[in-house]
Amino acid sequence: MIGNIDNLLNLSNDIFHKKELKPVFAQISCIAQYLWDRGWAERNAGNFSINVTGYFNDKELDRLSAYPFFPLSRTYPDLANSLFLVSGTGTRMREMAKNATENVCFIYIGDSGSAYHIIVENPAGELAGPTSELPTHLSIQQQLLQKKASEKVVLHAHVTELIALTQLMPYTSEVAVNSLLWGMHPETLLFLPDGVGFIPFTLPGTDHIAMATLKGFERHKVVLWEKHGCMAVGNSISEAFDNIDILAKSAKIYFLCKSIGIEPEGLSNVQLKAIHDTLPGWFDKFMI
Ligand code: 2HA
Ligand code: ZN
Repeated sequence: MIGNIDNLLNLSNDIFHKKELKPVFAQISCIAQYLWDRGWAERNAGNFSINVTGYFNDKELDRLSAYPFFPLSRTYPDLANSLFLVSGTGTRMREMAKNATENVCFIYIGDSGSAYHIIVENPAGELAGPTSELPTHLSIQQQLLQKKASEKVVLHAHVTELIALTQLMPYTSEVAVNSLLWGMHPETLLFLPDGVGFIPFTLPGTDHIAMATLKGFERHKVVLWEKHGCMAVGNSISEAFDNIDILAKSAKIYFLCKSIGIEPEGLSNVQLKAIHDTLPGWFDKFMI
């Protein structure tokens, strides 16, 4: 019955310990550890959302409206009746690595798409809410659904090398930053042929940054947030991490060359074209 704490406890248990979600939780822990080890998740930095609606049937989802609900600052009509596994507000990736279930919550978006129910592992305890970047996560998740994209995961991290790059004026544009990142390593172009989006500094946690980021994701799988970090999408949290890792590698090569006093040459346009000959239209669109 709605509101009965025993029922809520049983329901939480069913959700959090669903057999099919075990590998998802295992991968969250693994990636959280990588983020911490790389220094991309200081304090409570970084967050993620995973659309897990497909793991549950309608009857199971219906029961989730028994949980307390909270209004959203915007309406997400396409997310109505969807379930997301999201990092908890204020949680540490280093703790996530040790125990993911205690550092996440599920949020179930109600019928109207304008409110969400929070499902925590222990409904009798503290009600830990979702990440402060929820507006951006939900906006991107809705865009992925609208585009019928296969990606289900959105990951945010404070990737030191990429943040450093956005501190350099010459690279604070989409064209310039992509040209640099592609030039540092052939696989950057191979795996991210659409490059990255670039969002000038905007206050985190707001609808404003969500809207700006959404524009970036129209064409890209990763969007840089100037002087803050990046957002990436992937079919799994591991793939979202890979998309970030590839870019960080390129940025690292750039800074390594600079640190010994040389300006890296970068792959030439001819070399880039040879790598990317299979994707017509790309070269004219992006090269400067
Ligand atoms: O999760 O990284 O941008 C904390 C943040 C906010
Ligand atoms: Zn952040």
